[in-house]
Amino acid sequence: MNTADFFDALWAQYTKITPQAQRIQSLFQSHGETVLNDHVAFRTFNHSPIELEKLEPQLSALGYTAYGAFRFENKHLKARCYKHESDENAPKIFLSELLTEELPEKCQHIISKLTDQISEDIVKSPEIFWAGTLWNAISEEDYLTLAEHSEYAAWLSTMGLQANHFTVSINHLEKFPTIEEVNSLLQDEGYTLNSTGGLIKGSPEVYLEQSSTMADKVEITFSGDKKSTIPSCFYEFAKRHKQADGQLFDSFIEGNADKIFDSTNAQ
Ligand code: OOG
Ligand code: NI
Repeated sequence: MNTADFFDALWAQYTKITPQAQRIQSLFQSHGETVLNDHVAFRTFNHSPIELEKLEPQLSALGYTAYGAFRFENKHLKARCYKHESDENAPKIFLSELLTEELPEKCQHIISKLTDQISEDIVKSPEIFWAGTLWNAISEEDYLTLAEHSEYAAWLSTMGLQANHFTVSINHLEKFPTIEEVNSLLQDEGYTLNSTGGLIKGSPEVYLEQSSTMADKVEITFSGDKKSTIPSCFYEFAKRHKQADGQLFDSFIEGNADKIFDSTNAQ
C-alpha cells in the first residue's frame, strides 16, 4: 500500500466518527487554505498481539523509520515517533502504548479479557491501523473502572486501533499563520478546545506549539446492550519553529503531549 492510499483510508475511517475534523478542514478550505497533516497518532496495549513492537513493522513497510522515544510516567505510557524516509510531506506518526503492568490488578484483568481475544497473527498489513476494536464490547462497569485509573485505557477499550487524531500543519496555512489565530477561529465557530495547562501547549522556545479540540462524542453499546455516549477522536493543530541551526523542529515534546492526551477525557 502506498502512503497516499494509507492516509486516505485512515482519514475516511477517522472522519466517520470525528465529523468535526471534516467540518474544520472544510472551514479552512473555505478560507482558501490547503490543509496538510503534520502527524497522526495511534494508541495501543502492550503485552498484546497489537503491541507497539508488532505494529512497527507495518510502519516500516510504508516507508517509516523511528526517530524519537518518549515516556509518560503519570499516564503509564511510552511512545515513539516515525517519519517517512523519502516523502517529506507525508505526515509524521506518533505511536503510544499503555504499560498495562503499571495499572492496578483489576485493570490488568479487564484489559487481558480484551487482548486475549486478539489472534496472535492479527498484524499482517497496514489495514490494522483502522481495525478498531478487535474484541467484543466491554461492559460499562469495566469501562468505568478503567476510566478511574486511566482515561487512555478506557478510550482504547472502546475505540481500539484507529487514528486518534490528525493534525493540521499551521506552518502550511496562509491566512491563519499563528496558533492564536487558529484557536480564535475555532472558538468563534463554537468548538471546545482542550484547556489542560492553557489552550496552547508549548511555545516558540521549545520550537513546538500545539492545540486541539476536545474529542467528538459517539454513542456506543456496551455488553449487555447498555448504550452510552463517549469520546471518540479529536483534531489537533501544530506550529513548528526553526531551531538555532535553521531547521524546523520535527519531533515531539513530552510536556505538550502529556496534555494533548487529555483531549479524549470524558468531560
Ligand atoms: C497522543 C498525544 C500526543 C502530540 O502531538 O504530542 C500527541 C494521543 O492523544 O494519543 O499527539
Ligand atoms: Ni498529536
